[in-house]
Order: sequence, then structure tokens, then C-alpha cells
Amino acid sequence: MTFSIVPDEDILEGKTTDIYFLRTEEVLREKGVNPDVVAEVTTTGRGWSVLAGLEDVAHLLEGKDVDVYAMSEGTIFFPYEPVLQIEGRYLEFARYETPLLGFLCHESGIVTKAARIKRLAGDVPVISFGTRRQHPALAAMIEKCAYLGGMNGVSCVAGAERIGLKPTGTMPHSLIICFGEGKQKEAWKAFDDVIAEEVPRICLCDTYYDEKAESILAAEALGDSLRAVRLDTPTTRKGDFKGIIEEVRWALDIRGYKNVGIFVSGGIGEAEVVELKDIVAGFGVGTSVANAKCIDFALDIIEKEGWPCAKRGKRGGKKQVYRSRGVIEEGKDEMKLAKEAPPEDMEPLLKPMIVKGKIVDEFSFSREEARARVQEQLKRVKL
Ligand code: PCP
Repeated sequence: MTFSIVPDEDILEGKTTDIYFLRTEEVLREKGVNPDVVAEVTTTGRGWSVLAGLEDVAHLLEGKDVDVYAMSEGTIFFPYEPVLQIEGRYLEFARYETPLLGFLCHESGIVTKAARIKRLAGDVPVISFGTRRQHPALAAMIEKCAYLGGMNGVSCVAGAERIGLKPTGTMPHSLIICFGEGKQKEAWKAFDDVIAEEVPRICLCDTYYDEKAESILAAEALGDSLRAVRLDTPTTRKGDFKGIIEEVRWALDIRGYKNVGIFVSGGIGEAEVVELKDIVAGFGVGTSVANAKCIDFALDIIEKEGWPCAKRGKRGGKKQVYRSRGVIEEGKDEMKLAKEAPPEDMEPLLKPMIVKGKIVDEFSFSREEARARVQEQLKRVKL
């Protein structure tokens, strides 16, 4: 294996499972036990999250003799609401619990964090800078999820390609350092001279001198072609980052550079977005999204041979979740047994994704649709 990753075929074979599932298969097979079950994926905790990873789950289970119902990619959901249901003989999917949860936990975690940050940023652009914080084999997944959550661009070339975007970026400290201290203007001019003109001129202004001094130098060096300065102030120097940004803004404005934006990166999370969104032109966000806490989904059998069952802490019976068209709020959705009559004027969220092992044509994995779904729901969710 190159780069210590697992090839697709091992995932599809169920080799990335936990050993106790293979042992369970051995015991159930030996004893002739293989009940017809319904299993549901839910999470506990509080507050809203965004569902993602369904396309990978669909390809994992495609061809198995199961039916799968799921909420659409990009749906906001709440604790205890089933986001996915699998129906079939337990041995048909037992070993796939581990990879299935892996896809949903990891991808939903990144999309949820990206959505939280983008909602706070409002119209201020947020660019995903975080693939450097994770194993490179995950780059495309990370950037897909960051974009799905509403981020406006991604810096990773392979990730952008997979999404069908042009990658977005500025310049690293290494470019400035290669020209050397005192040669920052030469480095910025070289960038302006060499790089295709459609690439925005955003100069990194914190390598050797303080942010204000370098921002003034960059504006003098590039003049009207300068779109923005990037401040990536290291934590050892950050102090009052908002104060530094306001000082740079003042210094640029009084010199006639009111059109030069201030783009910030380095340790940007929800709190920094709230504090800085009114005075910056954009954010580069890495760790807080790429390394987002996963959503702790669990898969539980909740029906066996048509009868409700559940372990302690879980709710038995195959369910449906209904949502009204208005405000999305925890406790407002209606969760009922799937066999009960649906409530009036509410939409069922769980829809067929796989029928007898075949992915349902109507089930859409369109990234743009899912991204639009996230943004539409964020306007309705009561926080
Ligand atoms: C980092 C680089 C990343 C930013 C910060 C993400 O700065 O610019 O894109 O930071 P975060 O993960 O804390 O959100 P450096 O490490 O100084 O890298 P470079 O010189 O390449 O900008």
C-alpha cells in the first residue's frame, strides 16, 4: 500500500471493518441465525448538524441485497433523527457498519463545521486552506465537504479538480523568503509579473516586518493591481489581531488604498469569524474545518423480523422524520413510526436511496444541489 492508505477494493470488500463484525458473521453463519432487520443511523447530543457522505455509502452498499432509505445529502438534522436506514438480512451488511459510519461521521463533521463558519461569515468569502492538516489521500473529500458546507473556494489543486472548481490561493511565506529580507517588493512584483492576470493579486504581508509596514510596501509596489493583503500573523505575534487589522486598514485608507482588501488566515475559527467579518475581505480557514470533530453517528438494529427492538438508549421501530416548510428548529420535526399515518403539511425526509441493491435514479448526489440545500436550510434554521 502506498502512503499507508487502503485501496477502494479493500473498502468495498469490507476489509476496513472491525474484527468483531467478522467474528459475528462467523457465529451467526455457524448457528444459522440471520434475521431480517432494519438498522438506523442516528446521533445523540444537542443542536443541528449537516448530513454528508451518502454518495460513498451508496457505492459501498450498491449490489448488496438491501434497501436503503436516507435523508438527502446536505440535509440539516437533529439528534435521535434517523438519517439513514438499511433493511435486509443482517449478514448482508454486518461488516459494512464500520466503513459506512466512517464515511458519514467524517464527512458530516467537516460539512457541519464549514456550514457553521460560512453562516457566521455571511457574504464574506471563506476559502478552505486545510488539506495540509490531513492525510493527502483525503484531500478531495475534505475540499468537497468544505465546499458543500458553503465555503467559497478551495486551495487544494486535486480537491478543486474533483469539485470542478479552479483552486483558490494567495502566496506562501516561502516565496517572500526566497527573494529575501528587504526584497518583499521584488517578490510581490515577480508574482504580479509572472502569474496569469485572472489570479487576484493578494500579497502576503507579514513575513519580515510588521503587517502595517509590509501592507504599505505591497500597496506601493503593486498599486491598482493589488486586490488585497493577506495577514497570516503567527500566534506568537497575534495579540490583538483585530487591532492589527484595524491599524492596517487605517494606514491603507489614509494613503488612498481604500480598495485594497484585508484577507486573514491562521487559526481562524467561529469566534474569529464573528470578531473579524466586518473588517476583512475574506478568510482562509484550515484546521478548524479540515480537522473538524466528527459527528458521532451509531448504527443500531431497531427492528427484527418486523418487530421493534432496540438497545438501551435507542428507540425501537422503523421511523420517518417529517419537517414543515417553515423554521427548522430542534424539536419541531415530527418523528413517527414509518407505518403510522403521516402528519399534514410536513415533508418526509427519509427517501429511497437503494432498492434491492440498486441506487435509485432520482436520489441525487449533485454537489451543487446539496450545497444549495445547505444554504437554503441555514436561512431557516433557528439557532
Ligand atoms: C498557514 C497557511 C495556511 C493557513 C495558515 C491555515 O500559514 O497559510 O493556509 O491556517 P489554519 O490551519 O490555522 O487555519 P503558514 O503555515 O505560515 O503557511 P504559508 O507560509 O504556506 O502561508
